[in-house]
Amino acid sequence: MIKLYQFDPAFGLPNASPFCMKLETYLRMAGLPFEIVPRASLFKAPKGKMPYIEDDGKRIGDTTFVIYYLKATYGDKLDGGLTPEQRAIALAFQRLMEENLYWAVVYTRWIEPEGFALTRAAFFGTLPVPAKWFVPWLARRGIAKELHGHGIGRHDAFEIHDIGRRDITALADFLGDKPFFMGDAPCALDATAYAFLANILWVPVESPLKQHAQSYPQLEAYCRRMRSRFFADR
Ligand SMILES: N[C@@H](CCC(=O)N[C@@H](CS)C(=O)NCC(=O)O)C(=O)O
Repeated sequence: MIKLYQFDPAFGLPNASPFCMKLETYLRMAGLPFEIVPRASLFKAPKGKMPYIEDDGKRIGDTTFVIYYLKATYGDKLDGGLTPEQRAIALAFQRLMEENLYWAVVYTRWIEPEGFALTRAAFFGTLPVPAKWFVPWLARRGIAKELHGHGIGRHDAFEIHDIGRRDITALADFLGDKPFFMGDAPCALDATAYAFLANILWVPVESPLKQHAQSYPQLEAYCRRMRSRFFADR
């Protein structure tokens, strides 16, 4: 059975990491049997990031490569029917969320004081003293460096919110009144979209990104549709 290593749930979501939630969603959508390994260690992750899987003696990191592996090994029921044009669009939206919107979300959770207070409590609240006094601040410093390296961290708050809001607008406009991102049937892009949108709409961080996403009722309806179809047990 596939073993899924990821962070423990937080913020009332299956996972407060959009990448962990993406992979768990994908596994559920693809109907692949898996078990979640509780209290997984980041230090054992093959790429130093969560999530990763173990299957048939192999450890694979990075959701994109994990999904390539799963498709190659167990078949591709979700994306098999997409046209080349739809595949291109799906890839572009995946990258929009994972390589751009993600960093705007990270900024609101880790750098903005209200977001960081919630992140600190949710992710580090159970750490023993004295670790809980300094580990969150060390992690925050590392994330500030990553944001700077990515480039988004060089902008001011208004600009970062604006970048994130425009991504959310593109998602909402493209989804429109379709039930799923590529039409009537869910595809792998929906695993990413649900994970990212739920991690904006359904978290306690009251960011301008959340407010903006809330202004598009189709995004809330979409997340509810995905939850009832694939997470009815949670
Ligand atoms: N490209 C990776 C991104 C994974 C990622 O950024 N994971 C974050 C959590 S959302 C992480 O593990 N961060 C810990 C760290 O960077 O130390 C994927 O698709 O899996």
